[in-house]
Amino acid sequence: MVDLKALQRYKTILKSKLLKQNKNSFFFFLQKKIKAPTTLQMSTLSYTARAEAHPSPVASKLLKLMDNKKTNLCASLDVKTTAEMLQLAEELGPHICLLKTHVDILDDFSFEKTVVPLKKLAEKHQFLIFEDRKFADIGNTVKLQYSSGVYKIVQWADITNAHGVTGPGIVQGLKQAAEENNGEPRGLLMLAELSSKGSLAHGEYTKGTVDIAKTDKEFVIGYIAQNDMGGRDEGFDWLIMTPGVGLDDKGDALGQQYRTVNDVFGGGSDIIIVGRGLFGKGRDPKVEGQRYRDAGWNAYLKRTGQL
Ligand code: S5P
Repeated sequence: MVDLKALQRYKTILKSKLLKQNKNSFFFFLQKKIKAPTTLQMSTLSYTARAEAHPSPVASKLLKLMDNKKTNLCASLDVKTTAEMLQLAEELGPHICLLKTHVDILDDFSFEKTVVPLKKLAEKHQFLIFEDRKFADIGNTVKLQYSSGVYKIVQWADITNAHGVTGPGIVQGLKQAAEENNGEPRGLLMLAELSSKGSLAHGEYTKGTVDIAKTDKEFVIGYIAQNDMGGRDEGFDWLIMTPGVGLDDKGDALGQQYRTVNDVFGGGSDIIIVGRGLFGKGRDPKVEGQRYRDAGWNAYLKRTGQL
């Protein structure tokens, strides 16, 4: 006669022993590692490989020129005059893949004297232009803000960005303006996380912004963020652009917080956005341009196993 109760007891003991063994096994450890940290999800492909497969013509163009020029540096030029901006663009041009503007800071903006020469420099040095407009209104309003007014951003900026606070209509509104522009392709970055102290863009807000980004695979090319935003398992290859990068300072008196280049690349950044680190406090933009470019490129090479 078989003692069924004893058999059941034996089965339970065996199961728990196997589970324990499994938990200590290398396989179990690896399984946990693969599921948990985002660091294992971030892209380890070369920029060229990503360019070839990317659904967005703007992202593809940017990724290609990054590998050609060997730079992932975006210069952020918060200056008050067109002359200063153009001078910095000329000096930093050879080192950058992207130039970020805030044209509403300029005292003397004009299409002819600001945009036209900036576009010429972009052609000469092969970089794209990103107007950091941070749109944050309903679809119909942002559509008008993007295409009209003094700046007519859609006519000249390859890339712009938007907050997710108003919902997915913001993507649709901006996309319509881009399509109606009939010009070169345009790309949008969603602001998923911010570098400033006390920012509210984290947790559920960030997740909600990622959901909004998912509504358009071609127009939304990535994020302003401090970390990788995943999405690769769903077929997205978002570009992560990270501001708040500084090799010498920890922050400023108004809440800005700086992380090092290696830190942000370790978190999944693809492009570093650097402003005052390049030209503030009497720094030489040519020297600092080369320095940040080298730091960013080495971090990329390491992550992609090319170093
Ligand atoms: O989270 C952010 C997002 C942006 S776009 N933190 C930022 O600092 N920025 C922008 O990056 C900011 O508007 C500024 O133009 C630039 C950082 O400049 P820096 O001089 O502090 O490097």
